[in-house]
Amino acid sequence: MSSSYDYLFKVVVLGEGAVGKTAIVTRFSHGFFRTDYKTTIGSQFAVKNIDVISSSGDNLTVKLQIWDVAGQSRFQILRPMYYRGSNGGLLVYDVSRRRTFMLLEEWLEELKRAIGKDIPLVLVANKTDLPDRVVEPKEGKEFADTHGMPYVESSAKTGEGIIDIFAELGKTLVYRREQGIR
Ligand code: G3D
Ligand code: MG
Repeated sequence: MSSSYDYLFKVVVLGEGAVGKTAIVTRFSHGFFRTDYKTTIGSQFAVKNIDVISSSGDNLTVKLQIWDVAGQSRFQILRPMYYRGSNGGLLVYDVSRRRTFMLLEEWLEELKRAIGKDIPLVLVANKTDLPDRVVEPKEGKEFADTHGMPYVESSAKTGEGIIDIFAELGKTLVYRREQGIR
């Protein structure tokens, strides 16, 4: 893979423990799904290049540095450090656990407190392959609309929506940069 790129963005992945953050990042960066993830310790990042068509029609290479931050409360004190310098993020919940949806607002606040401004986020409704879904698409879309974010449904297990999540975010980040927004 070529090491040159047009833009580099730091992306943070937020959400409660076990919503599938690590599974999404692994699926996206390596293209497979494993069921033996160790609970993310502290943080780790993956790097992946994607293609984005710029607003003027150019084909750009965008390098995403994706930080997979541990969701468990015992890591709370460390997280702000990883948020700094982020250009965008994913806000992830598990459609089979309502609690993970109810707590989204707290993740937004934690992020805002750490970096002092709003950055583009994509709302990710993960685990859509599960039969025992409890959070309906309508509820997710409503939350996303209220906060001005795109809404993407995904399954790290089947791969559904995974590329869309990053394509959506990459496009938003490029357009903002082209408009001079940092
Ligand atoms: P986290 O990084 O947000 O804490 P993980 O979450 O990526 O570690 O995932 C937590 C558990 O959910 C894992 O199960 C993982 O395999 C599973 N998982 C993640 N995404 C999906 C998905 O889209 N569908 C289904 N069915 N399961 C998913 P285990 O059992 O390995 O702990
Ligand atoms: Mg994890």
